[in-house]
Amino acid sequence: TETPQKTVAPMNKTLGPCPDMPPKLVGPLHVEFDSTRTIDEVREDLSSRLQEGGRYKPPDCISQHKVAIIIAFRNRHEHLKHWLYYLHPILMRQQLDYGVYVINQDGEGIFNRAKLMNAGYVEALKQYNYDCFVFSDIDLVPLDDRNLYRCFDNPRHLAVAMDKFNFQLPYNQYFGGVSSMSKSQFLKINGFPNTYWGWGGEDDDIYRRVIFRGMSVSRPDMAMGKYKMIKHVRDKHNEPNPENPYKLSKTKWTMDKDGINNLKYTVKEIVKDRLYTFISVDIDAPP
Ligand code: BGN
Repeated sequence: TETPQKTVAPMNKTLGPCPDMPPKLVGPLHVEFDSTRTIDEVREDLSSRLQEGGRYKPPDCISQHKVAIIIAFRNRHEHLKHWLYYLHPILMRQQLDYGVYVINQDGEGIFNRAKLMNAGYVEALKQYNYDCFVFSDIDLVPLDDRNLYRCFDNPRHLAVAMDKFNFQLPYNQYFGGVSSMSKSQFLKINGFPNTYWGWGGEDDDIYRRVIFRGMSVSRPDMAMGKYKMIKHVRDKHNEPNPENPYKLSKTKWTMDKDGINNLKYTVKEIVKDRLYTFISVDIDAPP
């Protein structure tokens, strides 16, 4: 008689959920922007772990966080390279099911960060069923990977201790730099304002929307919330706009008609790089 063959356990066993606390975080990070690294080297390093369009899922567990990272962008490829080099490994260690969306403002009109973020929200949802959105400036890199790029019970302000503000909040209501919101939190405030052209105030408007809708702001502690900003000269076509402070005084009355519910833009191009999805949008900017 033959000895019965041992049955081999199937290798495609179903994955369990990732733990709430990612086990491989390292804490404080060394970050510098002087390196001569090139985007091709960054791509070479990371591409085996990424899917086209800057998409990632943990290989060993099912992530509990489907996060779209939205970056408002124009003419900052030098910064993008550093951002990708540092952020991808951090987001991977955080075990997120994430994608990176670089929302490029087409043309030379006045820049509008918040409207670009709104367009990024809509475009990311066309790609995947994200439940959480992190809105980031291109020039901010966290100095601690325990600062989680996920969503919380309230809208989250992540960039609480930037080097340029001496590792403090510039003021208590500050909501700039990097923030996160779940889909339902974002819809509750009607998204971001579309009407803040040029520099300043749009982040304060978003803060007010959050408060006016009865939510509070969640934040990491100051040690985990440190950021390094890539130094740069002021952008062209993004001057401080003297109309913005007045706008800010009207948020309570304008927020229901200025936001995701009246957003209009045109997609000019979508390019999927291995490191990110690049979406150029015409947002009808004034010259
Ligand atoms: C504030 C800006 C913010 C900016 C911070 C930090 C305004 C509105 C004026 C009432 N707010 O002054 O947008 O993030 O500085 O630089 O300009």
